[in-house]
Amino acid sequence: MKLTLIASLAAALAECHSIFQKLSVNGAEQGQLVGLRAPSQPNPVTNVNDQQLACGISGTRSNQVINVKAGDKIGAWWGHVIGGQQWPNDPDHPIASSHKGPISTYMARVDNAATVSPTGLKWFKIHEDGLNTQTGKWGVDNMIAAKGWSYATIPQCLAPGQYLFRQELLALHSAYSNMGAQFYQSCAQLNVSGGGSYVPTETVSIPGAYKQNDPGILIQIWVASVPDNGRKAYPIPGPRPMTCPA
Ligand SMILES: [Cu+2]
Repeated sequence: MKLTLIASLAAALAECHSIFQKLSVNGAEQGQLVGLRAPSQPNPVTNVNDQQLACGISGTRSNQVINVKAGDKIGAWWGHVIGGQQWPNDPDHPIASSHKGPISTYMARVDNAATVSPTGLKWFKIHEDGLNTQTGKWGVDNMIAAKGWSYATIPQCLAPGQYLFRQELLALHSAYSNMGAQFYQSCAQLNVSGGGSYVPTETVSIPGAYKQNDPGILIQIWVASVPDNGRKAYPIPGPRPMTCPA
């Protein structure tokens, strides 16, 4: 009975989804799809070995690179479909509230952010927002509360240069079955000035950083019909965020 309920719930939610489609720099919005590589439709990647795990399912690619400074607060804006709501009072905008899970932000140093292939880059994490075991709130809940915005700060010590900035939303509502976890991501094209001289040496490949059965990817977060992992600590996939050298 319970399994049937969960299965039909999952089926009903299958077409929700979301797209990271706009950037802000210290609160200044950059315009729809400006400086971004983003999917054109809101479907997720579910295979952790898919090359499209890097910057999302191929869609649009801006020819602009956005100038930012180390220490700037970068906002990623999520919407149900390109443009935001699919229809007035769309309950699945910015994403269906069922889509609980962490939000992780990565960067990779590149020569030319506008033209580089997203394949084979060396990524480091700069921010993550998982499960608050006190409140039961996930990174996705915080993004919805902020009307689609999720933030990360460019590390103050980071060497100047061009980078791809990747934000990943991992929806876990169906993650109890193999390949049921849903990865949503886009990449922003940044030119970072200021900062220090730090070049992170601990990096991961994307795909490559995750395994399909990682404890944060193959996981039953519904405990007693509540999607809060039973308020137990949730292991966010991938490395921990970088820290600037002391
Ligand atoms: Cu969905």
